[in-house]
Amino acid sequence: PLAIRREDYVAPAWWIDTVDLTFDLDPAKTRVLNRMRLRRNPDSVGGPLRLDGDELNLARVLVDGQGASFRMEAGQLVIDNLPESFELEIFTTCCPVKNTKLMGLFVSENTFFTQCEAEGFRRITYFLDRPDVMASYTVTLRADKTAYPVLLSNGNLVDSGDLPEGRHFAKWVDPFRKPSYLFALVAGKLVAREQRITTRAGRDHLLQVYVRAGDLDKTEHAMNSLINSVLWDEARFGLPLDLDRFMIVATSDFNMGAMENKGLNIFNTKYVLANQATATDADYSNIESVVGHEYFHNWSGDRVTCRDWFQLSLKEGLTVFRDQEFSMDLCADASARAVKRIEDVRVLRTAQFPEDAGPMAHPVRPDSYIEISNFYTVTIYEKGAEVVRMMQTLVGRKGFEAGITLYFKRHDGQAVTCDDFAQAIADANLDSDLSRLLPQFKRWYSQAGTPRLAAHGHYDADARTYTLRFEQTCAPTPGQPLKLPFVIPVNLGLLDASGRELPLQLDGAADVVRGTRTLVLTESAQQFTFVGVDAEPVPSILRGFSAPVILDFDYSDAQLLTLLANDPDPFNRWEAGQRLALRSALKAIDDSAAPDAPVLDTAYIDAMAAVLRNPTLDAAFKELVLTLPSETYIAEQLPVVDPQRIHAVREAMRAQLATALFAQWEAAYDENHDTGAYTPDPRSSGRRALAGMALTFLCLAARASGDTVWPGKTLQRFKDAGNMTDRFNALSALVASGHSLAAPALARFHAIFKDEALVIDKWFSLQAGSPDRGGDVLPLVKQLMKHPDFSLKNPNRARSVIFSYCSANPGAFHRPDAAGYVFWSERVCELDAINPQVAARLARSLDRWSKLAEPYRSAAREAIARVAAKPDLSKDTQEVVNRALA
Ligand code: HT7
Ligand code: ZN
Repeated sequence: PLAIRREDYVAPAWWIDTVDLTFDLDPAKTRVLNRMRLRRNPDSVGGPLRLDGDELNLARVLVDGQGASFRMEAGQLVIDNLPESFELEIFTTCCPVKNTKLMGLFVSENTFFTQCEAEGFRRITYFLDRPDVMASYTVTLRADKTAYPVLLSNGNLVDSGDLPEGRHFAKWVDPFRKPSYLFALVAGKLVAREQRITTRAGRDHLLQVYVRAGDLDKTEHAMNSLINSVLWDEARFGLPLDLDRFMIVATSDFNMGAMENKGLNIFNTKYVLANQATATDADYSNIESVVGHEYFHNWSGDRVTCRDWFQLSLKEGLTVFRDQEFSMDLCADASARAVKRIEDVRVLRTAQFPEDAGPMAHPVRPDSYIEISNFYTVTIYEKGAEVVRMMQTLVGRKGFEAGITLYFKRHDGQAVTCDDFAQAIADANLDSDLSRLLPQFKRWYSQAGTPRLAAHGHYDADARTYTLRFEQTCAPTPGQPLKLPFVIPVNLGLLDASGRELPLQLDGAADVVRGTRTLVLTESAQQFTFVGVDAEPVPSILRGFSAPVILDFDYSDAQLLTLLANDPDPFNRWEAGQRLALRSALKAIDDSAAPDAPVLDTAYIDAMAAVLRNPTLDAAFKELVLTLPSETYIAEQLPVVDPQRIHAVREAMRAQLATALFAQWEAAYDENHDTGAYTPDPRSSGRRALAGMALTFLCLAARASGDTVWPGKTLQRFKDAGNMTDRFNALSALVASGHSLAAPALARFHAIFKDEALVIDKWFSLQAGSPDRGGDVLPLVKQLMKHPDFSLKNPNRARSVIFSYCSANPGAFHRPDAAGYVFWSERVCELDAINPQVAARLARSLDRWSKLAEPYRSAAREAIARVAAKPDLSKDTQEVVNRALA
């Protein structure tokens, strides 16, 4: 398949002004009548009309009411010799019930849904399926009234009524022009939670959350999250809801999390449904951010959209930034905000950093792609959000808000580029570093790879100065051998030996800053000298993770312990603990001569005990500090990766923490396990998280000592729990320790929740992700795939078993006998025939194969080559495996 290149962008030869769609919905054969008004784009290079289409049956093409001659070329419908403006009528049919790709129009549990981003609309009708073609839509839905009583599309309902033969219709008009990827329809038996709100601007709106009848009791949190989102966007950025009616609809068959169709957001049930019996604190928190994310797209995506798909981060990076800020602003205190920041950075470093160092590395604004669905990545989303965050750091919060206001004023109703966004933020802040450095700053959009920032400190006692020297480098990535220096904002503080913050005065500058100062790096090597420093300080560098870089600083253990105990910046406090743990892990991995020696030293254990005992720290923060760096994160720090060695060392560290801190775990459990009436707020979720962690370590310690008390208590907790978080944490503790009580608890869990699909996903996922003991997980995974509840066609279920094993359980997946890789290659091929997007995501599990030690490396390569050799492989999966092998 051919690559699409950013530099080849040309404006469309035709504009579509209006689209009038009539659907006769039938699962086996849906008829689509598409009437459009088109006109030639005078600013284009010209040419015939080329409409995209995919898996459509074409019945009729009329130009101004007359049969027209057309040809088919590479799946496109091509019409020559057209007048300057005309009406085009196209009649097609498609088969939603056979649509297992879940792109275009599909059926899930007897309900019709659509998914059009990025290129799904062409599976509904022939169209200029590109985001810079924006049109006004009128949609009429016709269907059997008993089977499909609810008929929804974008915008406002303007007409509805009965039709002969038990059918009915609904007509919707969207008051806003939009690209085809934001089109949506839903038809089925659904019920809605409804809420009317009046916003600050004094406008009334109807908010609706549509679900299946039995799920209405799980919609309160999604509705509250939606209300909070509406209020927040108006308060923080002055962006009001622009529709009378805003709908969310949940489906259990969905390739991604959710979709921001104008006024009719479609969601994976996972990000809508929650009550305390079925959803964990993490589910509640994810629902809040995904509901927020999709709602915020109403401006950053829908009102102002992307000119082409290379600009995807224009809407995704900005909207992730906005949803992160939303969740942060909802936090009651600074500690909860820091916890949220640490969680976001953990995602970036464990998922995006490896992507940026692997075969799929691409800039935030990619230069080419074969299949755009493969570029809905952590780089576009999470790194894109970090780029926006750096802009905010450089212009300040108020300056950033002014920039956002200018961006929407300048570009409302347009399809624009990442350059347009950066320019608007800079233009609203003309005296800022961002404005001064804009062309260089934009390298964050054009250069892939994670910059490495090496820092060295030098203290001059005579001159009472402290000099920090920085050197930045960025390794080559596919197609980009050389990188130019980035603009890197480094938030910095200096602490004295007892952990107190020092005043910061740069040499030659008059101002003295107490607390954090932002240094702006622009050169490959650069240094900053601070004056009036009485003793060698401990630098707290990159506070709050102010740039997406890898920071190397040769901290002594004592310095890290000082930061861990005292840094006023909670991010760097946590980071110091991670650095200490990582250091021990890397040493032990390297030291194969003493495989059974204790990994963690007394100083670290004592520091962790102090964290657990510290009454001024929140439980959520303690839980993060006590969580060891993941196996994936550890692997990224090594040139050659032996996954089994990493797994063994990390398990040894966990066992050590379990026994050495036994008394502290008991105390942590006692102090935190009773959180009273359930609310999913950060404070009580943090306490449940720490109590859950304590149970896991207590069961792990019991495994070593043979104690039966804690496993027994854990089982009792599992049985008595008043909410899913406590119940699932107890079950996980039993499963993670490999205790014999795990099996009956799992059976009981399944029996209780057999009718709750999202809970059964957890049941599958917990087992497929459980720690491997002698290679027992792969046979279990194979057995789970034979379970009557398993289905490869349902993406959530496939992810809960196959992804939990292949992508989230490295210790079980990377087997010396290569059986994990064989399993992976079979599943990728099987899934590819059903749903290429899901298959291509699974194909990414072996992205980092070339770093593996033997025998894993050769076996992994062989497995990838086997997938690549499969005839009829989708272009989605081909792109991933071919890049892996390149
Ligand atoms: N903008 C949405 C992207 C999306 C998507 C893309 C490809 C295939 C299926 C999809 N479903 C949703 C999601 C978002 O970022 O809000
Ligand atoms: Zn998004």
